[in-house]
Amino acid sequence: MNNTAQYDVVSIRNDFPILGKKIHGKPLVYLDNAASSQHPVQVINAVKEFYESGYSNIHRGVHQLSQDATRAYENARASVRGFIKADCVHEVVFTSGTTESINLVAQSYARPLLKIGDEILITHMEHHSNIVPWQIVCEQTGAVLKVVPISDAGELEMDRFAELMNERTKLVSVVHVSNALGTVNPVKKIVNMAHAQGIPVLVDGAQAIPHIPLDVQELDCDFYAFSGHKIYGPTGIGVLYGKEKLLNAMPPYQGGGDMILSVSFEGTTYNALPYKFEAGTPNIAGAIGLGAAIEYVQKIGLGAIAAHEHGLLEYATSELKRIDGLRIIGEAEQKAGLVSFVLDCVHPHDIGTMLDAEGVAIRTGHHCAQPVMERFKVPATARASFGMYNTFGEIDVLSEAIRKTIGMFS
Ligand code: 7TS
Repeated sequence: MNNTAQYDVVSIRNDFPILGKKIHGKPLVYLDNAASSQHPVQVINAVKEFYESGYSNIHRGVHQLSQDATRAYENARASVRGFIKADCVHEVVFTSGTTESINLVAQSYARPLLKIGDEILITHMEHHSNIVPWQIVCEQTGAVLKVVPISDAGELEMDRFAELMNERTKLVSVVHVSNALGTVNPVKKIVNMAHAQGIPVLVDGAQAIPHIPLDVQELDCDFYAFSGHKIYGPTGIGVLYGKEKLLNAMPPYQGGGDMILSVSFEGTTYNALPYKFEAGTPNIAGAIGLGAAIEYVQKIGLGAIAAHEHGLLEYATSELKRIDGLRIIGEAEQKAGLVSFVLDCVHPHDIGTMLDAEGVAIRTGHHCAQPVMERFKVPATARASFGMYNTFGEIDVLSEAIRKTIGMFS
């Protein structure tokens, strides 16, 4: 057993009501944070209070409730700005999540620019959300999708990355932390390499946002995408950060209310940033919940959370490696809070079912990263992913449940 000094995991756990739940009569051990994390009362209450006493549509009514709701929504945007250290609030576009953020860039930034033979550069460890939008835009434009390979350890082959960037490359889109391997990619280095050739970079931060302190200005990425539900916030809300200059030059992604200044049949003028990209009534409660989640994370401190999770990762890695017949998929030097593994004698789905019977929630499958499965020649993996509230004791429960599973199947 190990412990991170001065990190009060017990009091953090007390803020998350669901962690007191029993599953099949056993205490819930929630290790599926990479799919979606749980919510502290601070987030639940912020959403509840909004619906109970502050609810209205935004940006339109002169009445008090509408003005209050607008203020709360815009305060959430300001919280996001501070959290990711964007230069200004209008560089923070609310979307429904990482997936929509990437599709927005594919359709609004890349599509008008791409010509036959141009290239989009991604990597072999992307989530399907950072593959398929590029395949679609390549089909629409005649551009070509290029893929940076990964090593057996699950790291990007950086020499190949450099070789694959050329004058045809119009955008690099790369995951910050792999959801299937846990690899933390050297995104700063990638941004520098790409910018040296004048190529903009989108970073898929879905898995990085709850684990790694972010400064988009320091990173100098052109776009950064993430989802609220992976950082203790609600589903259906996410963020696209974009540099003002790029966002300003992009056409709207969708048309509708709120994204216009005036509409007539002769022509329509679009609204300023970020509203140009927020057509229709947005997920107001979701944004407010995300704002509360960010405040909560900031109160604990992302640095402290990262250190705690790193301790969990190291402990889990060493404990799981002691289990005969268990193979970890993804052994990069730089990893963030998750372990993907396979067992010699048990299919990942059976591992998931057996662990569930012990109250342990993990994800099994291809994790929407089928090219990663194909690269490592496995049909699927079992994945334990950690959040700020997980404990070293829970890793012991996980290890014990895996041993029991092996015992049943052998
Ligand atoms: N990119 C990465 C790296 C992800 O891990 C995910 C979701 C997404 C994009 C898409 O995020 P969404 O919020 O728009 O759906 N990853 C996972 C996962 O690993 N298990 O369930 C969802």
